[in-house]
Amino acid sequence: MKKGLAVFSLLAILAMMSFSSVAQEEKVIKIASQSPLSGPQSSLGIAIRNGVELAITQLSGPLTDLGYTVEFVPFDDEASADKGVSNAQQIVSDPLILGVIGHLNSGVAIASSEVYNTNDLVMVSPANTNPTVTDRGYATVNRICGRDDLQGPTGANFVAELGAETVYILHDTTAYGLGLADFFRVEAEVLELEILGFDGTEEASSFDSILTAILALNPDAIYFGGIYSQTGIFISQARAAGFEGYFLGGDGFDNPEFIDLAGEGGVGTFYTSTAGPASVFPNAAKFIEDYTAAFGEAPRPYATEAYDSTAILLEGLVRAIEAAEGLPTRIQVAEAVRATEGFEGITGTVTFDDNGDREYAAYYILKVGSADPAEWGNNEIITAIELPSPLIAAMMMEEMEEMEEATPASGG
Ligand code: ABU
Repeated sequence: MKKGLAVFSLLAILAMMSFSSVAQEEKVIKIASQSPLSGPQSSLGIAIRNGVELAITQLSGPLTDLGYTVEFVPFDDEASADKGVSNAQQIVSDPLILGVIGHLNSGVAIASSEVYNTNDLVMVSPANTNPTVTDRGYATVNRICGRDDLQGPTGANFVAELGAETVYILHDTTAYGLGLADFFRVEAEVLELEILGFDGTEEASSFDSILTAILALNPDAIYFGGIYSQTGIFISQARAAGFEGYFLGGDGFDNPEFIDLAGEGGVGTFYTSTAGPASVFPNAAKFIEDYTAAFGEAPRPYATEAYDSTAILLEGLVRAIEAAEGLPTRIQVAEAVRATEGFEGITGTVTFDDNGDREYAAYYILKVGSADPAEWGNNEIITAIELPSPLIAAMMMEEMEEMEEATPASGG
């Protein structure tokens, strides 16, 4: 072989090798998660990360068959909007990342999803209940949990059913806690409960002065829009200070660490949740077994929802790849995810409405039954209801009105 030809062949082989490595790189799809993996809220954040990881491990087969490898990149948002946004900027700068599962905290999700949305990156939230998450109408933002404008009123109606006549409302000043407490307050006013106070506090360890003021008013119930890491300590101190009334909050209570912090003072308290205990779902047995085997503990709240959120993203990716006949753009993935209809997950059937809300989400009222954190999954479910998202409720209302108009009035 002539020297020039040999050099040319070598270059051609090198070029082919480098093309094949680029082609191989293009066959990697990354999925990111964002949740607090450190700090006082990490136990729920880690459950979300674990749910994503398990789903990717178990459900990536159809993407593998299409020739794609799915890689998981978990991020720690530290329950901080600033950290979530800086992670989001890092996430969108990686072109291989085609979807995000997150967050735990609505305030973090609202801020971070501005970055995702500007960059067409789809987010599926397992846990963010503040209405603003989806009310912005972004094509990229979806959630499979319920909303606080339904969760708060659910709590208020239950407090009224308990027979309470006076209530003191606290919140943690976050988008979640303040929003939830406010939705509770509005419904409580409709129900003619007497609101003795409405305060925000970031206090995390010593509630003496707040309790002195509240106990002087002797409320029948205290409602706290906040997260277990704060509310568990609060109720422990409230009971020690002599509070004997009802104590209730939202899904932020929903974690065995609540009772770890509250001790006996937390037994008999109530919370609403949009995440049922995994055991409530008829097809969850294998998930619970696999999750426990993989991570050495039973799934905590929102692990199941993180699993389903990831499954929805993976299915959307498959549909987007098939439609694009190759690697889809981020917006094509977002469109495929939004088109999710009749997805059968562990948490039930998921269809997204035009805003990215689950058309029908479940709301639970639960009672803490034991001071043993291992028993958290056995807390009594007092009520479980399914409610339509506001968009679906509005459509139903419109249809009813049209039917009424079309029906000729009788008795003419
Ligand atoms: N809803 C779960 C925890 C709190 C949040 O949405 O911010």
